[in-house]
Amino acid sequence: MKTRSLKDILLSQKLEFLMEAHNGISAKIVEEAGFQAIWASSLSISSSFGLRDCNEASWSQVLQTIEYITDSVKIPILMDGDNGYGNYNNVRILVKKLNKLGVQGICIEDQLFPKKNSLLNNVKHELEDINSFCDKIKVAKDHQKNEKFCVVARLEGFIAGYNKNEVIHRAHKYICAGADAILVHSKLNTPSQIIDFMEDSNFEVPVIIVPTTYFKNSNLDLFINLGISAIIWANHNLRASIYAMKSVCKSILENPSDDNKNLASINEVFELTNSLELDSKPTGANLRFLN
Ligand code: SPV
Ligand code: MG
Repeated sequence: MKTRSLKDILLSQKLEFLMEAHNGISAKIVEEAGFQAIWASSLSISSSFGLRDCNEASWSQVLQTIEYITDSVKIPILMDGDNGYGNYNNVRILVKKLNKLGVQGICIEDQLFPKKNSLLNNVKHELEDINSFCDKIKVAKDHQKNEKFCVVARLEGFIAGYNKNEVIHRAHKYICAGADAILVHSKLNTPSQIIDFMEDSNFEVPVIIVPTTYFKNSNLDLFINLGISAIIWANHNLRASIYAMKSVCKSILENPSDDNKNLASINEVFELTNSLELDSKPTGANLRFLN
């Protein structure tokens, strides 16, 4: 399968999609469905550990999951790197590791450590000082090994209750610090903050959005006209699987003999994990014959 780099995807003239994955099998499903890039979501990964998306999973636990994802797919991965798990020194280590794993991009957000999931209501979201956040962007760019590695700077200003002037001001600062793209987040149930943000400014880099809460009150044409480059479907596989698991648990307890459970076949599981390869012998293409 021919894949495009994350950078090419973000820079394309089309509105692009990144789809959430939280482990190897969900990543494989995303790739097989035809998505061109993966969002390795902090909400989905930490939830699958049974943890809150509030920096409770350690960065190395998250990275181990990312490693399974990279082993499972060829399409590029944008890692949701939260706030970089500390200061710019932590970001430096993380970016070096991501480069070793072949991950093509990291998204870091300007929430203070420990962050709280952006969609959580009734909690205080606090922003990091602009210069400290810019240091994280700079260190990530300084230490990338692949020239196409993307550093996405995520703006949490609307989430933390700031007005668009502050969010736009920060966006320009982060772009100047070297961000390859920006992600502007909003948790309203309409796209009004995104419209305000895009209408008043002309950004030199691609803009990404996560329309979890406002997609139902907007549409793709609106985003195209606003000049949005990519949409992240941030949690849909996790939510789909929770729904399916709840339903099968309930159904087995209530009516074990009902066959109609919407399950994948066992063979589908084997196919997704490449188990059918087990008995295929090595080719010996590099055999060496000694005299
Ligand atoms: C995630 O998927 O982990 C995100 C998006 O960061 S959100 O949950 O909306 O914060
Ligand atoms: Mg996240």
